[in-house]
Amino acid sequence: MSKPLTLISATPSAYARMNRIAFSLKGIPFKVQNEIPWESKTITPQYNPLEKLPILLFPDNRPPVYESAHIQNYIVEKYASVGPLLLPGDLDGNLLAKQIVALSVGCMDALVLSGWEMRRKKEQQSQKWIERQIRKVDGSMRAFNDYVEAANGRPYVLGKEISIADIGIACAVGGIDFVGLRPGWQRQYPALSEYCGRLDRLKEFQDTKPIMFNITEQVV
Ligand SMILES: N[C@@H](CCC(=O)N[C@@H](CS)C(=O)NCC(=O)O)C(=O)O
Repeated sequence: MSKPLTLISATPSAYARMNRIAFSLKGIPFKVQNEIPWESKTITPQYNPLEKLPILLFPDNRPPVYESAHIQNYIVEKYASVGPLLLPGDLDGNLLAKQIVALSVGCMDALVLSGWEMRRKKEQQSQKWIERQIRKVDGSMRAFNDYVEAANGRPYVLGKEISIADIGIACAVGGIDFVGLRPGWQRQYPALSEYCGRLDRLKEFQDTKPIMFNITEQVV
């Protein structure tokens, strides 16, 4: 049997979670190598000049693939004939699915940036910067809820089958929930809450719930 792919991941990473769920739904075997990308001994910079994970490594030493949205594209295109499509299947539908992935990743970025700023000493923090990032998170949540409401009773935002759009939304909202940024969001967005709750009960989502790691080095 050929050696499996390796995904450099981190236990709390909403970005890597998207890729782990896509691989699992497609039934593609892969190994997870957990890293703490913020620590000096991480191998992450060896494979991505941006020093970020997730990163997909190949057993034959082909150049790695990085950036979570790009890895999602790699998975759906490379394994188009394996398991569920994870895309609507028509050009416009596919582009919309990728747009929703981009929105999900942007929401995760804003969440991470606000989180790091809040970790600084109070006197070093920029409240305006925090507010700016949180505004993006709130805007994304409103947009996610709009997509769910527009689905009008369909089980997934872009149709009857799960797609990378659903994976993106559930991972972004899961990340917000994980850090506790918006307690009570479920009451504000009941449609989004019901939808995420339903996705979170699927095995692939249960198996990848975020787990915090312990950063021992000073980051900012
Ligand atoms: N745009 C990137 C963002 C990934 C990202 O920020 N990953 C975090 C871990 S969850 C990371 O590796 N951060 C290290 C750093 O920013 O130096 C993606 O979508 O893959």
